[in-house]
Amino acid sequence: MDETTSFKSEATPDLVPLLAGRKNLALRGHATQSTSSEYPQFYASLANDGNRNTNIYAKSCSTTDKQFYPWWRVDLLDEYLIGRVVITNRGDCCSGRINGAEIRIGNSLDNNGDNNPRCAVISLLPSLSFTYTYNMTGRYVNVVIPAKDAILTLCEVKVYRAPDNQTRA
Ligand SMILES: [Ca+2]
Repeated sequence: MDETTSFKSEATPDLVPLLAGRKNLALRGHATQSTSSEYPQFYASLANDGNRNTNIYAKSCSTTDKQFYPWWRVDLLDEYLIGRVVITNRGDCCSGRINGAEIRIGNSLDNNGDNNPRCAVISLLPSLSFTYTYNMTGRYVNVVIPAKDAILTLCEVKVYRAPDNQTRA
């Protein structure tokens, strides 16, 4: 479709479990984010629309306002043992804004889900799209930047079950 030609591979192959779930759970989930009043056209569900285009003007990236602790959340509608989260960052500009963002997974909506267990801190950007691998249980997957005057832009967030929870072919 409209994948960017500059898109890099999602992860080092040896980091991806061979039997990991193949279905992107986030596609069916409901996304929301802390704010989008300044940029209403970059609403939350653009980060789980299945399109990894990294150019924000392709209208497939979510963006919050510049604020204290901006967050984005997807409700998977059920609890899953989650094995991988693949984050695709903005590529046309400002990719460093995501540095320091945290991925949090759990079942609580306390503090909008930002209090759920932290499974990763996005501190380096090895590529525009990168994979975090772990086994964590939860219905909600949050990405939050714990800082003031921060802007959270996400071009795609994919969520996959852990291998042990996968129906095998
Ligand atoms: Ca997208």
